[in-house]
Amino acid sequence: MPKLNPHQIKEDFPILQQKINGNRLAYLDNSATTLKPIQVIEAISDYNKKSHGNPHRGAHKLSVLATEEYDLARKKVKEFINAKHSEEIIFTKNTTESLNLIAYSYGMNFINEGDEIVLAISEHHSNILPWQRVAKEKKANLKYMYLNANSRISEKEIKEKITTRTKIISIAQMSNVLGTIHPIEQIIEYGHKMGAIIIVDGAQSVPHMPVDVQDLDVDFFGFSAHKMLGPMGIGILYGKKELLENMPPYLTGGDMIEYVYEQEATFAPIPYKFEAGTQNVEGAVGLRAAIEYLENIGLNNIQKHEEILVEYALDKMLKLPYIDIQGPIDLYMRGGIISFTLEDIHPHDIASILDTYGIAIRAGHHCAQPLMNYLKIPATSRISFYLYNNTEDIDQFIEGIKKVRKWFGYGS
Ligand code: 7TS
Repeated sequence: MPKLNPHQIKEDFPILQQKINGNRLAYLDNSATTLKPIQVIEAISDYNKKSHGNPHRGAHKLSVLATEEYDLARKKVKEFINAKHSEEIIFTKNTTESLNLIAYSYGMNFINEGDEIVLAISEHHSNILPWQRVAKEKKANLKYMYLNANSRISEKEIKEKITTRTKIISIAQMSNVLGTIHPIEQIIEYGHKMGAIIIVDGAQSVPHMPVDVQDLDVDFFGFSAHKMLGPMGIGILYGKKELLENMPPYLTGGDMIEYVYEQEATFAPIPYKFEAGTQNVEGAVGLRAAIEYLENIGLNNIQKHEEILVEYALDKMLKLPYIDIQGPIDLYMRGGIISFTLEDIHPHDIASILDTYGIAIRAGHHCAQPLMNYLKIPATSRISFYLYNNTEDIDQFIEGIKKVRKWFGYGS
């Protein structure tokens, strides 16, 4: 049994201490965003009380302190995902910006007519739209790997879709709708053999499982602080040094230059070349505190804890004949995200009614409309777990579902 004790952990999260609509809060919308422990809130507050300045801009004490904080955060992220060099860590706004940066800087410059870009059909829109633009502009072909009946990408599909014309493969490690963990190790290995570069969207994986970018040998990897106990407005792009060094800047302006002439400019080395303008230092401070919090508990323990919650929840949900699970119903290679539909009740109605009982879930297309079309459903309801969730939250949710049915006049 993991040593993680969610009852104790809940006490670190002030937001969980309040009642929502008069009820105990069962927060089950962690794929959208996670809550912040007091340690993160205080780290941000302390920074603002003691060390706030514009990094790299001046020689005064506060600017120096802010620079130090920003550098420490970068070093923390480097260690967290085991990057080889600190300068391979670029701070962005979020996963969306990380993916756009690669598409515009790498895609627009290294993709040619007739090349192939391969995605999974389960991608979030932020990993589809930038590639649609690159494909249109460059006359490249955008292809999708489809899922089998158990929401998985088969080896056959990987080998059929990835060819020697494939120049980019971009795929989420964990689907934000289905909870499927895609076989990225296999995709990276095969993709490299075919000569492609591989981008992994780690928005839903990094917060929940250990990730080692060197071990994976992934070329680019993006994620968001706000899905791992950190603040909104700061994201991460990891890229292999030799790739980043050969890419042109994405945004241009202050702090990313070496020298500016009237008609030309030369650029700063990485990571600064990709960090134009004043950066989100308090976000970086919060991210560092969030990583320290996660490391204290251990990503392995968090992953095991969520596996136990998924097993518990799936067992209860599968016993209710009116629930349809959208996603893998076994425990192999899946994370703490469960999408479902309820016979004859719209997902938005489910979410709104559950909210009146203090249960926070998400409903909709989850920014994955191509997946919804593929599954031939307009929307799902979704629960998603994190380290502070416990079986009590799941019991509250299951009781809530029974109440939703009653609202619509169905028996239990
Ligand atoms: N990629 C995946 C796999 C995601 O789940 C999300 C956000 C993003 C990218 C974009 O992250 P952002 O921080 O740039 O917004 N997913 C969700 C979700 O499932 N519900 O709300 C946001």
